[in-house]
Amino acid sequence: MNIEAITIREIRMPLVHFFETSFGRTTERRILLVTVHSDGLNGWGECTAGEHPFYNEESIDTAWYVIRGYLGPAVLGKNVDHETVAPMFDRVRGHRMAKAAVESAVWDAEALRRKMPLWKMLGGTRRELSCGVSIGIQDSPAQLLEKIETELAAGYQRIKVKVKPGWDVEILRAIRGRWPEITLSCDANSAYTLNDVEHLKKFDEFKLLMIEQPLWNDDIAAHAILQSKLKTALCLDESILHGRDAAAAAQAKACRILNIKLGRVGGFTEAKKVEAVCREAGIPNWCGGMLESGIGRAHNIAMSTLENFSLPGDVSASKRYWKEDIIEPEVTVSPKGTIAVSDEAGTGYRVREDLIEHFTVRKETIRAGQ
Ligand code: OSB
Ligand code: MG
Repeated sequence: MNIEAITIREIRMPLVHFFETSFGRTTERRILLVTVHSDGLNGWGECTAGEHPFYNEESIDTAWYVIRGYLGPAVLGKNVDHETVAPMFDRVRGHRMAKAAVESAVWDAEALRRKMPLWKMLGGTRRELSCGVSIGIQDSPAQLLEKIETELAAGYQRIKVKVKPGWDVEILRAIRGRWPEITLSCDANSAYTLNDVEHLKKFDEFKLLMIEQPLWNDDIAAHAILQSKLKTALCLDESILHGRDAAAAAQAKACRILNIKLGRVGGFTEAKKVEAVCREAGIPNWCGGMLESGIGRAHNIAMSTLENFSLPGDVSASKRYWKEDIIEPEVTVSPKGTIAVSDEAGTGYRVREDLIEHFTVRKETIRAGQ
Protein backbone atom coordinates (compact mmCIF):
# COMPACT_ATOMS: atom_id res chain seq x y z
CA MET A 1 0.00 0.00 0.00
CA ASN A 2 1.43 3.36 -1.00
CA ILE A 3 0.75 6.16 1.48
CA GLU A 4 0.07 9.23 -0.65
CA ALA A 5 -0.98 11.70 2.04
CA ILE A 6 -1.83 11.92 5.70
CA THR A 7 -4.33 14.31 7.25
CA ILE A 8 -4.09 15.21 10.91
CA ARG A 9 -6.91 17.12 12.52
CA GLU A 10 -8.21 18.17 15.89
CA ILE A 11 -11.89 17.75 16.64
CA ARG A 12 -13.74 18.94 19.73
CA MET A 13 -16.57 16.97 21.22
CA PRO A 14 -18.33 17.82 24.49
CA LEU A 15 -18.85 14.84 26.83
CA VAL A 16 -22.45 14.05 27.78
CA HIS A 17 -21.24 13.96 31.42
CA PHE A 18 -17.92 15.12 32.89
CA PHE A 19 -15.34 12.43 33.66
CA GLU A 20 -13.20 12.84 36.77
CA THR A 21 -10.14 10.83 37.81
CA SER A 22 -7.56 11.37 40.54
CA PHE A 23 -5.78 13.71 38.12
CA GLY A 24 -8.66 15.93 37.14
CA ARG A 25 -11.98 16.51 35.42
CA THR A 26 -12.68 16.45 31.66
CA THR A 27 -15.80 18.08 30.22
CA GLU A 28 -14.86 18.40 26.55
CA ARG A 29 -12.54 16.17 24.56
CA ARG A 30 -10.00 17.53 22.11
CA ILE A 31 -9.23 14.56 19.89
CA LEU A 32 -6.54 14.17 17.26
CA LEU A 33 -7.62 12.03 14.29
CA VAL A 34 -5.35 10.70 11.58
CA THR A 35 -6.46 9.87 8.04
CA VAL A 36 -4.17 7.85 5.82
CA HIS A 37 -4.90 8.33 2.10
CA SER A 38 -3.93 5.39 -0.10
CA ASP A 39 -5.21 4.30 -3.52
CA GLY A 40 -8.53 6.09 -3.11
CA LEU A 41 -9.13 4.63 0.36
CA ASN A 42 -9.12 6.44 3.69
CA GLY A 43 -7.89 4.66 6.81
CA TRP A 44 -8.72 6.32 10.12
CA GLY A 45 -6.89 6.35 13.44
CA GLU A 46 -7.51 8.09 16.74
CA CYS A 47 -4.83 9.39 19.06
CA THR A 48 -5.81 8.62 22.66
CA ALA A 49 -3.57 11.28 24.19
CA GLY A 50 -5.41 13.59 26.53
CA GLU A 51 -5.75 17.36 26.50
CA HIS A 52 -2.98 17.55 29.14
CA PRO A 53 0.04 15.37 29.94
CA PHE A 54 -1.57 13.94 33.10
CA TYR A 55 -2.33 10.27 32.29
CA ASN A 56 1.07 9.96 30.64
CA GLU A 57 3.66 12.32 29.12
CA GLU A 58 1.76 12.75 25.87
CA SER A 59 -0.90 15.29 25.00
CA ILE A 60 -2.81 16.05 21.84
CA ASP A 61 -0.27 18.80 21.09
CA THR A 62 2.84 16.63 21.49
CA ALA A 63 1.15 14.04 19.25
CA TRP A 64 0.49 16.68 16.60
CA TYR A 65 4.15 17.74 16.68
CA VAL A 66 5.46 14.17 16.48
CA ILE A 67 3.10 13.00 13.73
CA ARG A 68 3.57 16.17 11.66
CA GLY A 69 7.33 16.21 11.99
CA TYR A 70 8.36 12.55 12.24
CA LEU A 71 5.79 9.74 12.01
CA GLY A 72 3.98 11.11 8.97
CA PRO A 73 7.19 11.73 6.99
CA ALA A 74 8.45 8.23 8.00
CA VAL A 75 5.66 6.53 6.03
CA LEU A 76 4.69 9.08 3.33
CA GLY A 77 5.44 7.86 -0.18
CA LYS A 78 6.45 4.48 1.19
CA ASN A 79 4.99 1.10 0.54
CA VAL A 80 3.71 -0.15 3.90
CA ASP A 81 1.45 -2.80 5.33
CA HIS A 82 0.29 -3.81 8.79
CA GLU A 83 3.45 -5.79 9.45
CA THR A 84 5.98 -3.22 8.27
CA VAL A 85 4.51 0.03 9.58
CA ALA A 86 5.31 -0.18 13.33
CA PRO A 87 9.10 -0.67 12.91
CA MET A 88 9.22 2.50 10.77
CA PHE A 89 8.54 4.49 13.95
CA ASP A 90 11.29 2.86 16.04
CA ARG A 91 13.64 5.79 15.63
CA VAL A 92 11.26 7.99 17.62
CA ARG A 93 11.44 7.20 21.32
CA GLY A 94 8.20 6.99 23.28
CA HIS A 95 5.23 8.95 21.89
CA ARG A 96 3.33 5.69 21.75
CA MET A 97 -0.13 7.21 21.46
CA ALA A 98 1.00 9.21 18.43
CA LYS A 99 2.47 6.04 16.89
CA ALA A 100 -0.68 4.04 17.59
CA ALA A 101 -2.82 6.67 15.85
CA VAL A 102 -0.86 6.38 12.60
CA GLU A 103 -0.37 2.62 12.83
CA SER A 104 -4.07 1.97 13.39
CA ALA A 105 -4.99 4.21 10.42
CA VAL A 106 -2.68 2.11 8.23
CA TRP A 107 -4.19 -1.14 9.56
CA ASP A 108 -7.67 0.26 8.94
CA ALA A 109 -6.80 1.18 5.33
CA GLU A 110 -5.28 -2.23 4.70
CA ALA A 111 -8.30 -4.09 6.10
CA LEU A 112 -10.57 -2.00 3.87
CA ARG A 113 -8.39 -2.65 0.86
CA ARG A 114 -8.32 -6.40 1.53
CA LYS A 115 -12.07 -6.25 2.24
CA MET A 116 -11.60 -8.13 5.45
CA PRO A 117 -12.59 -7.38 9.04
CA LEU A 118 -9.85 -5.65 11.01
CA TRP A 119 -10.32 -8.11 13.88
CA LYS A 120 -9.51 -11.01 11.55
CA MET A 121 -6.37 -9.27 10.30
CA LEU A 122 -5.35 -8.94 13.94
CA GLY A 123 -5.89 -12.62 14.63
CA GLY A 124 -8.88 -12.20 16.93
CA THR A 125 -11.36 -14.95 17.73
CA ARG A 126 -14.06 -13.49 19.98
CA ARG A 127 -17.39 -12.60 18.36
CA GLU A 128 -19.14 -11.19 21.41
CA LEU A 129 -17.40 -8.91 23.89
CA SER A 130 -18.23 -8.47 27.58
CA CYS A 131 -18.57 -4.85 28.63
CA GLY A 132 -17.94 -3.03 31.85
CA VAL A 133 -18.06 0.67 32.64
CA SER A 134 -15.63 3.04 34.26
CA ILE A 135 -17.38 5.60 36.44
CA GLY A 136 -15.53 8.74 37.41
CA ILE A 137 -15.48 10.58 40.72
CA GLN A 138 -18.82 12.36 41.23
CA ASP A 139 -19.89 15.43 43.16
CA SER A 140 -21.50 13.25 45.86
CA PRO A 141 -21.69 9.57 46.88
CA ALA A 142 -25.45 9.63 46.19
CA GLN A 143 -24.75 10.67 42.59
CA LEU A 144 -22.28 7.82 42.20
CA LEU A 145 -24.81 5.25 43.47
CA GLU A 146 -27.38 6.62 41.05
CA LYS A 147 -24.95 6.25 38.15
CA ILE A 148 -24.10 2.68 39.14
CA GLU A 149 -27.79 1.86 39.29
CA THR A 150 -28.28 3.17 35.75
CA GLU A 151 -25.34 1.18 34.37
CA LEU A 152 -26.42 -2.05 36.08
CA ALA A 153 -29.91 -1.58 34.66
CA ALA A 154 -28.34 -1.17 31.20
CA GLY A 155 -26.75 -4.62 31.63
CA TYR A 156 -23.06 -3.79 32.13
CA GLN A 157 -21.21 -6.77 33.57
CA ARG A 158 -18.61 -4.98 35.66
CA ILE A 159 -18.57 -1.67 37.48
CA LYS A 160 -15.26 0.13 37.97
CA VAL A 161 -15.12 3.27 40.06
CA LYS A 162 -12.34 5.78 40.25
CA VAL A 163 -10.82 6.19 43.71
CA LYS A 164 -8.39 8.57 45.41
CA PRO A 165 -7.59 9.36 49.05
CA GLY A 166 -10.81 10.71 50.57
CA TRP A 167 -13.00 9.00 47.94
CA ASP A 168 -12.28 5.33 48.51
CA VAL A 169 -13.09 3.07 51.50
CA GLU A 170 -16.36 4.81 52.40
CA ILE A 171 -17.42 4.85 48.76
CA LEU A 172 -16.66 1.16 48.29
CA ARG A 173 -18.50 0.37 51.53
CA ALA A 174 -21.57 2.25 50.32
CA ILE A 175 -21.53 0.39 46.99
CA ARG A 176 -21.08 -3.02 48.61
CA GLY A 177 -23.79 -2.20 51.17
CA ARG A 178 -26.25 -1.76 48.34
CA TRP A 179 -24.93 -4.40 45.89
CA PRO A 180 -23.10 -7.16 47.82
CA GLU A 181 -22.54 -9.40 44.79
CA ILE A 182 -21.84 -7.30 41.68
CA THR A 183 -18.48 -7.55 39.94
CA LEU A 184 -16.75 -4.42 41.21
CA SER A 185 -13.30 -2.96 40.78
CA CYS A 186 -11.56 0.35 41.37
CA ASP A 187 -8.91 2.43 39.60
CA ALA A 188 -6.62 4.84 41.46
CA ASN A 189 -4.55 6.21 38.56
CA SER A 190 -1.49 6.31 40.84
CA ALA A 191 -3.14 8.20 43.70
CA TYR A 192 -1.37 6.19 46.47
CA THR A 193 2.16 5.38 47.62
CA LEU A 194 3.75 2.53 49.55
CA ASN A 195 3.12 4.55 52.73
CA ASP A 196 -0.57 3.71 52.19
CA VAL A 197 -0.21 -0.09 52.44
CA GLU A 198 -2.20 -0.32 55.69
CA HIS A 199 -4.92 1.86 54.18
CA LEU A 200 -5.02 -0.16 50.94
CA LYS A 201 -5.36 -3.39 52.95
CA LYS A 202 -8.82 -2.13 53.96
CA PHE A 203 -9.87 -2.55 50.31
CA ASP A 204 -9.57 -6.35 50.76
CA GLU A 205 -12.88 -6.54 52.62
CA PHE A 206 -14.84 -5.43 49.53
CA LYS A 207 -14.13 -8.51 47.38
CA LEU A 208 -13.00 -6.40 44.44
CA LEU A 209 -12.14 -8.04 41.12
CA MET A 210 -9.05 -5.82 41.12
CA ILE A 211 -7.41 -2.59 42.20
CA GLU A 212 -6.07 -0.84 39.12
CA GLN A 213 -2.80 1.11 39.13
CA PRO A 214 -2.70 2.16 42.80
CA LEU A 215 0.96 3.32 42.71
CA TRP A 216 3.40 5.25 40.53
CA ASN A 217 3.10 4.86 36.76
CA ASP A 218 6.82 4.09 36.43
CA ASP A 219 7.24 1.58 39.23
CA ILE A 220 6.46 -2.07 38.56
CA ALA A 221 8.63 -3.19 41.51
CA ALA A 222 6.58 -1.16 43.99
CA HIS A 223 3.42 -2.88 42.76
CA ALA A 224 5.08 -6.25 43.36
CA ILE A 225 5.68 -5.27 46.99
CA LEU A 226 2.09 -4.11 47.38
CA GLN A 227 0.65 -7.20 45.63
CA SER A 228 2.47 -9.46 48.12
CA LYS A 229 0.66 -7.67 50.96
CA LEU A 230 -2.88 -7.63 49.55
CA LYS A 231 -5.46 -10.35 48.96
CA THR A 232 -7.06 -8.38 46.14
CA ALA A 233 -5.59 -8.74 42.65
CA LEU A 234 -3.74 -5.71 41.32
CA CYS A 235 -4.17 -4.68 37.69
CA LEU A 236 -1.55 -2.57 35.93
CA ASP A 237 -2.53 0.12 33.44
CA GLU A 238 -0.12 3.10 33.20
CA SER A 239 2.94 0.98 34.13
CA ILE A 240 2.79 -1.27 31.06
CA LEU A 241 4.17 0.32 27.89
CA HIS A 242 5.20 -2.77 25.89
CA GLY A 243 5.65 -6.52 25.91
CA ARG A 244 8.86 -6.32 27.95
CA ASP A 245 7.06 -4.43 30.72
CA ALA A 246 4.37 -7.11 30.75
CA ALA A 247 7.04 -9.80 31.03
CA ALA A 248 8.74 -7.91 33.87
CA ALA A 249 5.43 -7.47 35.71
CA ALA A 250 4.63 -11.18 35.34
CA GLN A 251 8.10 -12.17 36.54
CA ALA A 252 7.91 -9.86 39.56
CA LYS A 253 4.30 -10.89 40.35
CA ALA A 254 3.42 -7.20 40.30
CA CYS A 255 -0.15 -7.83 39.12
CA ARG A 256 -2.60 -10.66 38.51
CA ILE A 257 -4.59 -8.83 35.80
CA LEU A 258 -3.36 -6.46 33.09
CA ASN A 259 -5.27 -3.91 31.08
CA ILE A 260 -4.19 -3.18 27.52
CA LYS A 261 -4.76 0.18 25.88
CA LEU A 262 -3.96 0.43 22.21
CA GLY A 263 -2.50 3.93 22.50
CA ARG A 264 -0.55 3.37 25.69
CA VAL A 265 1.42 0.47 24.19
CA GLY A 266 1.94 2.13 20.78
CA GLY A 267 -0.47 0.25 18.53
CA PHE A 268 -1.79 -3.13 17.43
CA THR A 269 1.63 -4.73 16.87
CA GLU A 270 2.75 -4.10 20.43
CA ALA A 271 -0.71 -4.83 21.88
CA LYS A 272 -0.48 -8.29 20.36
CA LYS A 273 2.92 -8.77 22.02
CA VAL A 274 1.55 -7.75 25.42
CA GLU A 275 -1.42 -10.08 24.94
CA ALA A 276 0.86 -13.00 24.03
CA VAL A 277 3.09 -12.44 27.07
CA CYS A 278 0.06 -12.31 29.38
CA ARG A 279 -1.52 -15.40 27.78
CA GLU A 280 1.70 -17.36 28.43
CA ALA A 281 1.90 -16.08 32.00
CA GLY A 282 -1.75 -16.82 32.84
CA ILE A 283 -2.58 -13.14 33.35
CA PRO A 284 -6.01 -12.22 31.91
CA ASN A 285 -6.38 -9.01 29.89
CA TRP A 286 -9.13 -6.52 29.27
CA CYS A 287 -9.34 -3.49 27.04
CA GLY A 288 -8.97 -0.14 28.77
CA GLY A 289 -10.60 3.05 27.50
CA MET A 290 -9.49 6.66 27.07
CA LEU A 291 -12.86 8.36 26.47
CA GLU A 292 -12.49 7.62 22.77
CA SER A 293 -14.69 8.79 19.94
CA GLY A 294 -16.21 6.09 17.75
CA ILE A 295 -13.01 5.62 15.75
CA GLY A 296 -10.89 4.67 18.76
CA ARG A 297 -13.81 2.70 20.15
CA ALA A 298 -14.05 0.64 16.90
CA HIS A 299 -10.32 -0.14 17.12
CA ASN A 300 -10.70 -1.14 20.76
CA ILE A 301 -13.46 -3.54 19.74
CA ALA A 302 -11.20 -5.17 17.15
CA MET A 303 -8.38 -5.53 19.70
CA SER A 304 -10.75 -7.03 22.30
CA THR A 305 -11.40 -10.01 20.02
CA LEU A 306 -7.92 -11.38 20.88
CA GLU A 307 -8.11 -14.60 22.87
CA ASN A 308 -6.67 -13.43 26.18
CA PHE A 309 -9.13 -10.51 26.52
CA SER A 310 -11.22 -12.68 28.84
CA LEU A 311 -12.42 -10.02 31.31
CA PRO A 312 -15.05 -7.33 30.62
CA GLY A 313 -13.42 -4.22 29.15
CA ASP A 314 -14.02 -0.49 29.54
CA VAL A 315 -15.35 -0.28 25.99
CA SER A 316 -18.96 0.83 26.36
CA ALA A 317 -21.76 2.37 24.31
CA SER A 318 -21.16 5.58 22.33
CA LYS A 319 -24.16 7.23 23.98
CA ARG A 320 -22.51 7.13 27.42
CA TYR A 321 -20.03 9.70 26.09
CA TRP A 322 -21.48 11.46 23.05
CA LYS A 323 -24.72 13.03 21.96
CA GLU A 324 -23.77 12.01 18.44
CA ASP A 325 -20.82 9.77 17.66
CA ILE A 326 -18.68 10.10 14.51
CA ILE A 327 -19.29 6.52 13.35
CA GLU A 328 -22.29 4.71 11.95
CA PRO A 329 -23.76 2.67 13.47
CA GLU A 330 -22.82 3.93 16.91
CA VAL A 331 -21.41 1.40 19.36
CA THR A 332 -24.32 -0.21 21.16
CA VAL A 333 -24.36 -2.62 24.07
CA SER A 334 -26.96 -5.37 24.43
CA PRO A 335 -29.15 -5.73 27.57
CA LYS A 336 -26.82 -8.51 28.71
CA GLY A 337 -23.84 -6.17 28.51
CA THR A 338 -22.19 -7.30 25.29
CA ILE A 339 -21.00 -5.84 21.99
CA ALA A 340 -21.50 -7.93 18.85
CA VAL A 341 -18.45 -7.95 16.56
CA SER A 342 -19.20 -7.07 12.92
CA ASP A 343 -18.23 -9.25 9.95
CA GLU A 344 -17.87 -6.30 7.62
CA ALA A 345 -14.63 -5.07 6.11
CA GLY A 346 -12.47 -2.71 8.18
CA THR A 347 -13.83 -1.91 11.62
CA GLY A 348 -17.42 -2.56 10.53
CA TYR A 349 -18.27 1.05 11.46
CA ARG A 350 -18.55 3.74 8.78
CA VAL A 351 -16.79 7.03 9.51
CA ARG A 352 -19.11 10.08 9.34
CA GLU A 353 -16.79 12.46 7.53
CA ASP A 354 -19.44 15.21 7.36
CA LEU A 355 -19.85 15.27 11.14
CA ILE A 356 -16.08 15.11 11.62
CA GLU A 357 -15.68 18.19 9.40
CA HIS A 358 -18.27 19.94 11.55
CA PHE A 359 -16.27 19.17 14.74
CA THR A 360 -12.88 20.02 13.20
CA VAL A 361 -11.01 23.05 14.60
CA ARG A 362 -7.68 22.55 12.80
CA LYS A 363 -6.49 20.30 10.02
CA GLU A 364 -3.38 19.78 7.97
CA THR A 365 -2.59 17.41 5.10
CA ILE A 366 0.97 16.36 4.43
CA ARG A 367 2.01 14.70 1.19
CA ALA A 368 4.88 12.60 -0.06
CA GLY A 369 7.84 14.65 -1.32
CA GLN A 370 6.72 17.86 0.38
O1 OSB B 1 -7.22 4.86 33.78
O2 OSB B 1 -8.63 3.78 32.63
C1 OSB B 1 -8.12 4.85 32.96
C2 OSB B 1 -10.04 7.70 31.26
C3 OSB B 1 -9.04 8.61 31.04
C4 OSB B 1 -7.77 8.31 31.49
C5 OSB B 1 -7.51 7.11 32.14
C6 OSB B 1 -8.51 6.17 32.33
C7 OSB B 1 -9.81 6.50 31.91
C8 OSB B 1 -10.94 5.64 32.13
C9 OSB B 1 -12.08 5.80 31.16
O3 OSB B 1 -11.06 4.87 33.06
C10 OSB B 1 -12.46 4.57 30.47
C11 OSB B 1 -13.46 4.89 29.39
O4 OSB B 1 -13.04 5.27 28.27
O5 OSB B 1 -14.64 4.77 29.67
MG1 MG C 1 -6.82 2.88 34.45
